[in-house]
Parts: sequence; C-alpha cells; structure tokens
Amino acid sequence: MTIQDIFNAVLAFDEAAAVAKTQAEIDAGTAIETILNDGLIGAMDEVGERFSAGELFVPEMLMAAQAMKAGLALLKPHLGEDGGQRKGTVVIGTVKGDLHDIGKNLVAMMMEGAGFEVVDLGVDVESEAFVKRAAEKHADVIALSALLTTTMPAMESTVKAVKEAGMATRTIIGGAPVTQAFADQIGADGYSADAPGAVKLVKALVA
Ligand code: B1M
Repeated sequence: MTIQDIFNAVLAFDEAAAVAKTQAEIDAGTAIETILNDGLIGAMDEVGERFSAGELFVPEMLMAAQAMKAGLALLKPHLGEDGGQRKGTVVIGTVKGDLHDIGKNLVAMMMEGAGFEVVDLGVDVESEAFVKRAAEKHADVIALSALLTTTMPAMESTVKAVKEAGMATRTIIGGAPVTQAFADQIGADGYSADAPGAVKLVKALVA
C-alpha cells in the first residue's frame, strides 16, 4: 500500500478504490498533506497534463474529479482544528463562467477547519451574488477561485463590484492561472497559490 495507489485509483477513475486507498493511508498514519499533495492533487495534475496532450477528454477529467472529490471528503475532518469560536466570515465561490470547484472546495474546507464561518456560493457565481451575500453575512473576506484564463476577467469585475458597493469586505483570489501580479493589477487584497496559504492570508486580513 502506497500513496501511488491513490494516484493510480484517481487516474483509473475508480472512486471506490480512491476512497479505500485514501482511508488506508489515513489509518496507516500517513501525513494528511502527503495524501493530499502526492496522492489526490498529484493525480489531478497528471490528468491535466494528459488532457493537454490530447490523451484524455472532458468526460474522463470529470470522472477523475469525482474520484478525487470522494477521497478529499475523507480528509475533511483532518484539515485543521476548529478553535470553537468563529474567527470571521468568508464568502467563497468560483467566478462566473467557471465550473471548477475542487480547489475552491479545498480552500473552503481548510478555512472551516481553521475556525472561519464559510459561506460557499458554489460555481459560476455572478459578481452581484458575491456582493449581495457578503453584505448579508457581514463577511470579512470574499474569496474568489478561477481555473480558466478566460474567467480571470470575472475576478476583476467582482473585485470592482465590491469596491463600487463601498464595502469594507476584503477580496482574495486564487486558482491555477492566477498570480500575485494579477491580484495587484485588479486591486485584490491578496493572492495565494494554495489552500493553506489562503487560510494564512485570511487570518492576516482579519487580524
Ligand atoms: Co478543466 N481545465 N476544463 N475541468 N481541468 C483545467 C483547469 C486545464 C488547466 C486543463 C488543461 O488544459 N491542462 C484547462 C484550463 C486551461 C486554461 O484556461 N489555462 C481546463 C479546461 C480547458 C477546461 C474546459 C474548457 C474543457 C472543455 O470543455 N474543452 C472545461 C471548462 C468548463 C468550465 O469551467 N466552464 C473544463 C472542465 C473540467 C471538468 C468539469 C471536466 C473538471 C472539473 C470538475 C470539478 O471541478 N468539479 C475539470 C478538471 C478536473 C480539470 C483539471 C484536470 C484539474 C483541476 C483540479 O481540480 N485540480 C485541470 C488541470 C489542472 O489543474 N491540473 C483542468 C486539483 C485542485 C486541488 O487544484 O483547483 O488548481 P486547483 O486548486 C489549487 C490551487 O489552484 C489553489 O488551491 C488549490 C490547492 O491547494 N486555489 C486557490 C484554487 N482556488 C483558490 C482560491 C484561493 C486560493 C487558492 O483563494 C480564494
């Protein structure tokens, strides 16, 4: 039994095996970060490369994503400790036009684990929906995810909408094509390359 088994299960689109292998690694005491990064995320990176190379197609990407999500669900209780009292409220979602949610879900899980109240708006979220929900919840932070270069402009319009609404809510962005330079360019309050970094960022912003 190795981490490679999890990687292989996701690449074989075998949800049951992904769950069984992930559970086996948890039971064996393997570090959660190793299971996540080398097993589940590593497999999705390989899926992306095979898709780019024309070796896999969208239905297969979707099946791999299902297997990865099933494994990820088992990691949820281990992704951080809830200190009891809520540290702040984060409204999170994947921006308009974008249906990718695995990274966003991971960020949401880790923020919940770190003690934040997380309001997850899902995928394909309009700027106005972020603004409306953040105002209703008196959110400290709006967290935007995008996986497509074509949906990065939706981050810019959301950040702009938040500013135009005159809200004190801060905005942070992330996702594979996003960079710190892009965050600076669109006036977002922060950027992180990964989920643990996003948690640190939010902690710093609400401190
Ligand atoms: Co899509 N897809 N996809 N896809 N997909 C990518 C993103 C792609 C890079 C694949 C490739 O070509 N190599 C490519 C984008 C190219 C580009 O724009 N540069 C791509 C494409 C082209 C597409 C379609 C257009 C394909 C088509 O239809 N022709 C289509 C678009 C649909 C749409 O959104 N409108 C599409 C569809 C899909 C599926 C639906 C099949 C499926 C998504 C299922 C789902 O999410 N429920 C899918 C998948 C699975 C992928 C890949 C293979 C894996 C993404 C993933 O879940 N990674 C992906 C290739 C890749 O990224 N390697 C690809 C694992 C996840 C944990 O990582 O989401 O990056 P990630 O999250 C990371 C960080 O980015 C960060 O934290 C996480 C790690 O800790 N992060 C944040 C994410 N959000 C954050 C927010 C933060 C902070 C950090 O603060 C707020």
